[in-house]
Amino acid sequence: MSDLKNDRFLKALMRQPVDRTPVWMMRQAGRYLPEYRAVRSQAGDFMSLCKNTELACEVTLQPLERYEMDAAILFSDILTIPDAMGLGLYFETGEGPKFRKPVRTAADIEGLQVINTASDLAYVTDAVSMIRRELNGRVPLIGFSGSPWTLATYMIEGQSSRDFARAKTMLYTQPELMHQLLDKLALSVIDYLNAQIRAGAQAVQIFDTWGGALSHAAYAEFSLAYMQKIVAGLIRHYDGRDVPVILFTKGGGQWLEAMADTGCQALGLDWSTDIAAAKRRVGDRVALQGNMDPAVLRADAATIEHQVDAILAGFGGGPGHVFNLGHGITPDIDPDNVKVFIDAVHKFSKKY
Ligand code: 1CP
Repeated sequence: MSDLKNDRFLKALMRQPVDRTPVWMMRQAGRYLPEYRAVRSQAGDFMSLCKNTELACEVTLQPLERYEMDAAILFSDILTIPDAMGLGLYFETGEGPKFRKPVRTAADIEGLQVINTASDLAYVTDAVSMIRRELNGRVPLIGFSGSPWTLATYMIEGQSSRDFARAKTMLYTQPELMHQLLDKLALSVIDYLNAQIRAGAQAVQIFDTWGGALSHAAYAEFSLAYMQKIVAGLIRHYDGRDVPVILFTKGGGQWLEAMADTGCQALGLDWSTDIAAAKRRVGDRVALQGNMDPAVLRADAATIEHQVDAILAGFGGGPGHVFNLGHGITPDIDPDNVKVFIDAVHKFSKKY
């Protein structure tokens, strides 16, 4: 078992007491950092960066060099799984992800193979092992995956979408076909996250970025059910420690009780949910992670500090809070404002 010098993050996820609230940021390694942009242009394009073990490790560590964060997150992407399934992922400059071969028909879905991480995605587990070595116990490493529903939206649409027209058409007109796709994705995610855990990931987060676009009933049937299946299939104890699972459904504020019922350890909250209300609803069962609006980082230092303090006060005393943004940091943010944010969490959280 490796010595962890800072285990505040893992303790808070397990709802154990800590000296101050741990903090990390979704998308903490990314385009707002000039040193990230430099390494990315060295790599050529985004997927080459993900597939280059040394460079992926380097950008994972970049935010930790600048800020006192309590966790690192693997630098990779959720779309590595559909890429490994043969859909041909590419990124056009200035645009989001695209697939050369989206899945649209029953034959497309029948032809998909559940991934085998060891043979198809070794570059991801290689990066996890190298990052763990380089971190040398400084902070824990988070592994991650997309939720089956979120991955399915990209695979069916072939790119980002506003309304998920094709994915929802399949969901309502060929629900059994959608279930077949989600089943293959859930099995793939289980294999992928367990491989990350064996390679050294000390906690895992499932990003259900588009679960909030579903109706109440469709969320339970087409997103939550598969995340529950994943939670049930994950390694929960490894290398002498519990491996906490964080579920993050963006726009999922109304489903917190059901999400907590999956057996995960923590729920990621976006900024539309009041963290005090969330704590009253589920705070004795799961830890809560979040939830400052990333847009606050465009404001002045006093405003950032005020917003941080309001969220800390909302959560109040007691264990089980990991500070984060309510979604990923955007590329336009001034890195100095991130320092104000991280320092404010440190400064104010001691009083709770
Ligand atoms: O350099 C670049 O231009 C690429 C931008 C970028 C980055 C920095 C992409 C493309 N992915 C990433 C890294 C990434 N993606 C991480 C790294 C770890 C971190 O520092 O947090 C993580 C966890 C992700 C996860 C991810 N990718 C999600 C889920 C999280 C979320 O933000 O909701 C999603 C939806 C994606 C797809 C994706 N990949 C990249 C982009 C721009 C997108 C979003 C496209 C869209 O908005 O539909």
